Amino acid sequence: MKKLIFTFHFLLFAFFVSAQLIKPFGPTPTRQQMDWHDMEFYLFVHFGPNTFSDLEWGHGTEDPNSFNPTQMDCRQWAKIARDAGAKGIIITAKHHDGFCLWPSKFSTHTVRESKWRDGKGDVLKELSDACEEYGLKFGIYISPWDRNHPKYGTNEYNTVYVKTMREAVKRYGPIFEMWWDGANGEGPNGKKQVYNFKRFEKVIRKIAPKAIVFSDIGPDTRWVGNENGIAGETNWNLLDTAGFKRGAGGPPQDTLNKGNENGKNWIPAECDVSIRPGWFYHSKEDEKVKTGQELMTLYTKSVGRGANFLLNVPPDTRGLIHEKDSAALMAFRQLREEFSRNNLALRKKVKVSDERAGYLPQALSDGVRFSYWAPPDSITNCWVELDLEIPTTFNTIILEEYIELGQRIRSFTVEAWDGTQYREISRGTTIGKKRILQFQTQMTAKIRVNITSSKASPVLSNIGLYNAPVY
Ligand code: FUL
Repeated sequence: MKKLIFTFHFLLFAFFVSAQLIKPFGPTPTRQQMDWHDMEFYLFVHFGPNTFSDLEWGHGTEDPNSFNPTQMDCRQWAKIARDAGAKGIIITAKHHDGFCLWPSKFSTHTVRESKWRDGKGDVLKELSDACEEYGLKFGIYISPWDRNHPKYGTNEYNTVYVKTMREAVKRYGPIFEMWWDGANGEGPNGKKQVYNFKRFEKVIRKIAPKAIVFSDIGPDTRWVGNENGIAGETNWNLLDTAGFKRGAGGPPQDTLNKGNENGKNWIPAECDVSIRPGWFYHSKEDEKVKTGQELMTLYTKSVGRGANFLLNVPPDTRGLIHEKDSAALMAFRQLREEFSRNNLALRKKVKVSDERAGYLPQALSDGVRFSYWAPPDSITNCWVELDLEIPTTFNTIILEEYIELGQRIRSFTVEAWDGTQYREISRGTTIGKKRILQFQTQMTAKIRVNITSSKASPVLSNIGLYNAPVY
């Protein structure tokens, strides 16, 4: 037994000595960003006076009594979110109309001023509790643009904003994400605000050091450049922000969609989109709820392109998620499960063009995100072959880069063995956290992935093959 233990330790030692450690390349994600990348899919909730006035942008003059959900139940939202497989909920704690969904000390336009629950209701409290109960992370959207606050348009408003943010985070946190909208319109006195984002950033880092901060240009996650939920087919997690502002002074939308190949900062894209045409609930849109299949397509164009998917599901005037929306979410969940049920590449034999001591090719088919393979440092062009043993039918490949060490791969091709030679069946550009590629159904016993261009030696953690339902 002793001998066996000694041999084991010796082998372990030999492994570490011979392993050529892989150094990170370029900007890399922080621990918080990695946790956020792993969330992949979470819900957005737009709720407030607009829900009742049928508007998208309230004027800030709405009677607080108009906010009056009849069957308010955040546990229903959280249960649906959890059942849909979402990992968190971000709520519009304050939208552009300035109405606070919690009784803020720094506003006179809040739930406290409404008749709802005799002014004792508190949506943020109810939702943060429900999120905890259902194992979801909780996030908030606090619009800097405020069409109600009397101080908006003056320097003092920046202090009001900071205090509002601090109050909400302290009372209802921890939060996983703070969502800063770029909109900057006029306030009640006709003036626009010059936002002090530098200050906002300092404060949020202090009061919520673990939270991811979203805005057009980060610092932690960026807008994807559209509100359709679609990331670029080429999608770098990197972005240059120098000289750009949030809102109108942001980088071109195409840059936000694709990122910058050689960008200086790790600022991955978040794809926000609504399950309905509008962000807020409008009964006239009940027949326009996206179907499970449409959501599945968006998933492949967001998460499947290395971004995160933030899906807005606006509660109705009852304060409930509408039956149509929850049905679509459950259909989406089911399609996602069917899609990824059977990884045909799991534990299959892997051959690679270039071996690197300490990094076994088998890591590519073990289904574990934290084990990875890479060729030696000098190699940026290489291949990986999966031996499926018997002719196997599939139409989807999922590739994962080990982005903790930086995003490296620029392009790749996928080939299927036709009995005599390899034939290209698909190709792509960046991979990042996850790349889902779908193609015509293939039947083959061997496939090969060629990394055709990479900024540094590629580091891959998984290759999965699936025969996803076609609809
Ligand atoms: C936009 C806002 O103006 C919309 O009302 C919505 O909140 C969307 C998510 O962001 O910039």
